[in-house]
Amino acid sequence: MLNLPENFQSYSEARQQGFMRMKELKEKGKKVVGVFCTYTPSELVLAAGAVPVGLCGVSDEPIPYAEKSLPKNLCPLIKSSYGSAASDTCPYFYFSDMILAESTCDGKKKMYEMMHELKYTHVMQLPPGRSGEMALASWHNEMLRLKEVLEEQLGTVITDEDIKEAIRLKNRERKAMLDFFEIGKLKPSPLSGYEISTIIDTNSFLFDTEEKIALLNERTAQLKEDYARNFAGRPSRPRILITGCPSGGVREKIIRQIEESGADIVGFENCCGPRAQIDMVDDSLDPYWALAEKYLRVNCSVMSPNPGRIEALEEMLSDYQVDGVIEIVLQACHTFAIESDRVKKFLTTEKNIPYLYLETDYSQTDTGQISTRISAFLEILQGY
Ligand code: BJ8
Repeated sequence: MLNLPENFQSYSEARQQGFMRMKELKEKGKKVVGVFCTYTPSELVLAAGAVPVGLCGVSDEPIPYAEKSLPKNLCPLIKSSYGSAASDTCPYFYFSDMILAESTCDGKKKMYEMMHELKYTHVMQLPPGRSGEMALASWHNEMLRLKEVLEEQLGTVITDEDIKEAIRLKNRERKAMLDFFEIGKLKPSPLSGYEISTIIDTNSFLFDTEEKIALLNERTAQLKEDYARNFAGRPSRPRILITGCPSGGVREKIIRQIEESGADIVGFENCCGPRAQIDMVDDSLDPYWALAEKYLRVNCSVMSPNPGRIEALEEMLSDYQVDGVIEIVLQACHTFAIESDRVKKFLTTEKNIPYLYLETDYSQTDTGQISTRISAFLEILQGY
């Protein structure tokens, strides 16, 4: 049984409630910007007086609709995102005044061209790597361009002080998220990976950042108490770190399955974990440079090269006392699939940590096969 709080809301419940809140905000005249990615500088959206909302992309239901225009052999996250928007089944897309996206992987950036035909989609041109001054300079330029686009599209004016205020607010939210993730470092962990993944994804359906911070702090305090009362000193189950692609779309099929098979997911080295929160934005610098520096440091496999991901993995292995790593790669995600070779060598050769690679999509067709592979992996861990 997963250790979940009494008032735990599933992803679909939180999505439904968020929809009602969003409807109210729109009725009050609030502007909404739909977003997709960890590279999104949401501080600029907040500074524009708008609400950033994470758009739907974790369900397999809209995929057949998307496949009418997109290739079948494409990442399910991309098909789900486009299918939800095009079939009008993502209420957040419907309510968005504009979409803000980034040129990350090839599939996403080409899909955004099609999305733009449905609704105004601004794509920030992300540099393909971080090295050299040009990368930072061009990303800084994209921040300035975004300011102009937001002002024009939303009919507003963004001042440096607005951005600094948003930076301070987001830094407080990051700190609350990091404190929540830190609970996974306790041994045994009182916090399930299923809860971590759900809370991080459903957070984007809370549009008041102060409310988000308060809820996260409250849950972190409860978990600390729960640990002291019920967990401290008890034996630990095998401790798993998840890495790879975003895992929200395989939460039931893989995340739940791992924990129901007898292991604890203690952390995520993917966009459901501390990757985006780990460093704060420096509010003493020029805000556009500060945002450019921060968001260029996101360790996604679309960056070439991407050594920061191995460094983050190394740090998490020891901080979270990890026994095994499971890499989840979504079908046709070439950047994570190729990078997995490096990840595997680093873990198994340099660190002597058992590693399992799972390539999957959002369908249920491989559920049995995945469950068999997870069970076999956990058996190996138990004998390690
Ligand atoms: S920062 S991980 S959220 S791009 S869509 S790259 S899975 S083929 S989602 Fe991502 Fe931003 Fe990176 Fe995070 Fe692969 Fe699919 Fe592309 Fe994907």
